[in-house]
Amino acid sequence: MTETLDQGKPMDDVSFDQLRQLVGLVDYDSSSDPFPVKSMDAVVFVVGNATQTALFYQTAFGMEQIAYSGPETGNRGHKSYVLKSGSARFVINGGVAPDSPMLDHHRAHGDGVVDLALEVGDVDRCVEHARSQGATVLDEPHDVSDEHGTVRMAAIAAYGETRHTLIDRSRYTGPYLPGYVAKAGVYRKPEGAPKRLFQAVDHCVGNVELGKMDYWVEFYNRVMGFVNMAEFIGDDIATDYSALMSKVVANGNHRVKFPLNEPAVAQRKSQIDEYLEFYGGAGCQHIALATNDILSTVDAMRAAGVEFLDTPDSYYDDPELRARIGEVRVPIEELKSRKILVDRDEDGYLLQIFTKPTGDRPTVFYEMIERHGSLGFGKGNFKALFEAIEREQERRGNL
Ligand code: TYF
Ligand code: FE
Repeated sequence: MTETLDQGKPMDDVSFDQLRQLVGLVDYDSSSDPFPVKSMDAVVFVVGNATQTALFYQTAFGMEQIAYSGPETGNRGHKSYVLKSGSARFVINGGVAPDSPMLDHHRAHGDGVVDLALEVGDVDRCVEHARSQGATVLDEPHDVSDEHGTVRMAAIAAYGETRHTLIDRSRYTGPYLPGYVAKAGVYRKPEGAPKRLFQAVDHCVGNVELGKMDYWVEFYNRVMGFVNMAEFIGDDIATDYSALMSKVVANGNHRVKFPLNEPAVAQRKSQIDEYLEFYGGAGCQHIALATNDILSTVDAMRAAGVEFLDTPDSYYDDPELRARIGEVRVPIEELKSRKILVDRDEDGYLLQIFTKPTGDRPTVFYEMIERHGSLGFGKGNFKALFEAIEREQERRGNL
């Protein structure tokens, strides 16, 4: 089967061709893939206050609320808000019942990502393959139905307390899953606001314990048939300035990309150590969101109160950087005034910027990324980026 026949259910109005540019898809033949993945189904969070967090993603990230589950719909344990932006879906959960396990999760980890849910064509086949490779099956394949049809789902364990729910929604037409009702948010965007601030999830990064990166890379290779991408941070770069090691795995067409970081043994406390300490173990570190207009995205997010990492003016004034990046679609001054980073490789260039942690703990943050051919992750920016992260780490007293 060729790639285009395997793209998953088209969501909203982001076409496969747009996704190709947005997240850097490559052609591949899925016929021998033991675990064919169509796309990210959802990034699922547990937070301390789902009601307010869902509002934050509407006001600050321009997302649209589409569905809800909670006490009013017969779910007495927790509240769950479903938000979307183009092909990206976030699910925000918070405990209601005093004995909700979500409250225990929040006590242990703070706001965090509990599930990187994946849309697949054949849940049973994927689970069988995963099991044969030693994966922990948390939820056996089962059907869930309502008046909108049937979904088939299962879940396997990933790093820390993170899971991958596998879901086949090809026989389902409801707003999200059985148990949810369609429900728009009460919030209304200001007149003239952009339709949305991003169109897709580009990648989701995991932080794992020292010495565990290769274990998890191999897990994704073996259990989920993911391939290794070229970009990595090895020993050499790690000890010089990054204080972390990193490798990237992706599904066949690169629609789903999971970089994995581990702390490097450096003189100073790694940013990954800070994460592991405050999250209470391995977990999702950042979600990169693909936009086709990072300038207006960043302007809208800043206006709504989102804080981004600072980039010194010297970054933009460096003649070496200027020579290396050449011409991009806007004058460098436009990037400089917004602190947007730029990197170029053999395939093209990308523009990217990183938020500060968005919750109370120094754990989860976001990246906004605009790709123009580059399939990388901004390798040329690692030094400037990690210096900016360490400045923040120092201000928190954790360096
Ligand atoms: O996802 C990436 O690889 C880039 C770079 O702690 C990066 O966004 C890597 C590690 C990190 C922050 C950013
Ligand atoms: Fe990233």
